[in-house]
Amino acid sequence: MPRLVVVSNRVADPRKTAAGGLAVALADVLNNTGGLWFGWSGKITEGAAESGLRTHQAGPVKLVTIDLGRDDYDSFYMGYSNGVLWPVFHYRLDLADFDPGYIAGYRRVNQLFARRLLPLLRDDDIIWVQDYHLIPLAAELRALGCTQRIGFFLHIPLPPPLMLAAIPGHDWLIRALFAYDLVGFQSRADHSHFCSYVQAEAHAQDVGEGRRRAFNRTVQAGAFPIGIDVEEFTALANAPDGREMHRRMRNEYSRRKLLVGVDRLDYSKGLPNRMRAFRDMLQRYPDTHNSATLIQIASPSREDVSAYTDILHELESICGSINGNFGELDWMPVRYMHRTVARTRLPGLYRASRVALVTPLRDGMNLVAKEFIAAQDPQDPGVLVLSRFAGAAEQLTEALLVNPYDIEGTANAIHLALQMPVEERRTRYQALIESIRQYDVHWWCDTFLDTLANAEAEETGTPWLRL
Ligand code: ADQ
Repeated sequence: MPRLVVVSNRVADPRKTAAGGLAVALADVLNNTGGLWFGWSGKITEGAAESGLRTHQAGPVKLVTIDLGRDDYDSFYMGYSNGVLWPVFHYRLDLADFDPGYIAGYRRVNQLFARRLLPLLRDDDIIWVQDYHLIPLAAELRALGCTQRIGFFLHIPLPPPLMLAAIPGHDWLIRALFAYDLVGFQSRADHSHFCSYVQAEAHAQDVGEGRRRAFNRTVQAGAFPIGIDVEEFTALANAPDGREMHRRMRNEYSRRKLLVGVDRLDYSKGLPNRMRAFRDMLQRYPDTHNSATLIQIASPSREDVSAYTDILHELESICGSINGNFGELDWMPVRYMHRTVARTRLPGLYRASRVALVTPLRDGMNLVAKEFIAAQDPQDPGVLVLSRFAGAAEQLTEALLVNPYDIEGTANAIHLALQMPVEERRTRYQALIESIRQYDVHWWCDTFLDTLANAEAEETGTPWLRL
């Protein structure tokens, strides 16, 4: 079995529970192949000197990291990755900062990754690059002579061609994808945006079986929706922390129905709209007063970007006004917490909740939606209110699908979810849990890696033209 080399912006120790389902799934494969995981250490060095590699053995998996210089962090990470690609790929052109200096830093760090990774590679390695920070990595590796199989998975959405075309250098970015053997997207919608872009902008030829030819190279592309590790999550629900959390929440809220939202505090997650919909429901459905409480947990994220501090203030202000206008001495409609909850306690919180609000304005997939379902009691399951703009909506059609821009419609759906009879909750839950089990994170990993291993190899001798 060839060794798997995973490359991502950040590296997680797969043996720690805090690492999450993706790390656990990758660890499974990496453990079997005695693999290598390469990425940024999260440390910033002030000097310009290139730092050494840090190597850490985590069981059979070797974790190798490098530090970034301050300039690289500013232009690669904060600038191009999170100031251009993140907002535009989430359809937020208005929030993008197209500073022309950023792209050089993005390119420099991808070159640095390629240069430091290349000497660690073996001839029969399979390389799997993760996410938007590293789009040009395969092209940089190929320019240094790397001929191994390389796959890429985009965890965030790909916008429609005209929106993508707003990025200066968009053609460079998409051309870089052709240095991979396989490119995976979260949803059919993202995949179709890729196909229409390469056809319109690069006159790519459809050569069958999901393969497109352009720039003298052929790339296979498809949708590989990511899932969760259902077994791992169920085990967490039954572990002491999960049980204790469930018991405490049920005791605390025994007289009320709980609604829950768990997100990174990010403008793509639609938190202010969610709060407006909840407020609208309280306004129009007085039966919910005193009987429903929304717990919203928003973990701090990229706090040095101004769009994130804006959303923090907006959210605090809406939550304050809801509690001020509707709260009673013994009832606060919203409990908002700006923090991360330990992963071991999340299943207990989900299980104690009647309704989950997962209402992003745009999201690649959204794993919280799947975790909520996995944590439910099959006899008395909660209801998932899910944005149609989350990648997960393509699969989870038995959720109550909403348009988060439609405040009134979302409020009605939340009310419906709170009132839903147990028979209907069970029927919907059965369909959802089956889909989540079938397309779990192991399915995602195995299907992507099998497809990559079987992707038709590029004709040898075709040199990669430098970007
Ligand atoms: P995110 O936007 O970070 O990542 P999301 O799917 O929303 O991903 O959640 C990822 C994990 O973080 C989940 O396991 C969740 O439980 C945890 N989490 C989120 N908020 C938390 C909080 N406040 N406290 C504790 N844990 C929290 C990107 C894409 C997504 C895609 C994932 C995976 O944006 O669309 O689903 O990658 O591909």
